[in-house]
Amino acid sequence: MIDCLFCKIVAGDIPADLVHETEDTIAFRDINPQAPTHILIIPRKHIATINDIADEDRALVGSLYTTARDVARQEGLAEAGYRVVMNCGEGAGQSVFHLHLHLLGGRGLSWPPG
Ligand code: DGP
Repeated sequence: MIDCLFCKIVAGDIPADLVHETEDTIAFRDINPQAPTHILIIPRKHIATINDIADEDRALVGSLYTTARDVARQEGLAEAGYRVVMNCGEGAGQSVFHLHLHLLGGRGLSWPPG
């Protein structure tokens, strides 16, 4: 997608602090971290929101979670715990319309989120 910020990060046209890459996904540090560790995990393929996930994307969406698992281990968060969350739509606070998981950790996290 030409006008998608995260597609530009996937293409290497905009720099990002990459922490992990697979065939299908990349993970990089959020520019506006909400926790000591705040990493975004995205598919290389452009999918705008959860509403746009096709049945054929099932394995790809699963790979976002296996990447989250691996990044959490890599960042030393697996034992203490961490949160993985995906906002869908403006009402939920989504501001970049390319599917992404937020991985947050390194501090206590309250529930419910705001
Ligand atoms: P959301 O609000 O759920 O759509 O999350 C989008 C996140 O993307 C937000 O936490 C800030 C982050 N972000 C926005 N622009 C950039 C950027 O250019 N680089 C990086 N690394 N993160 C960005």
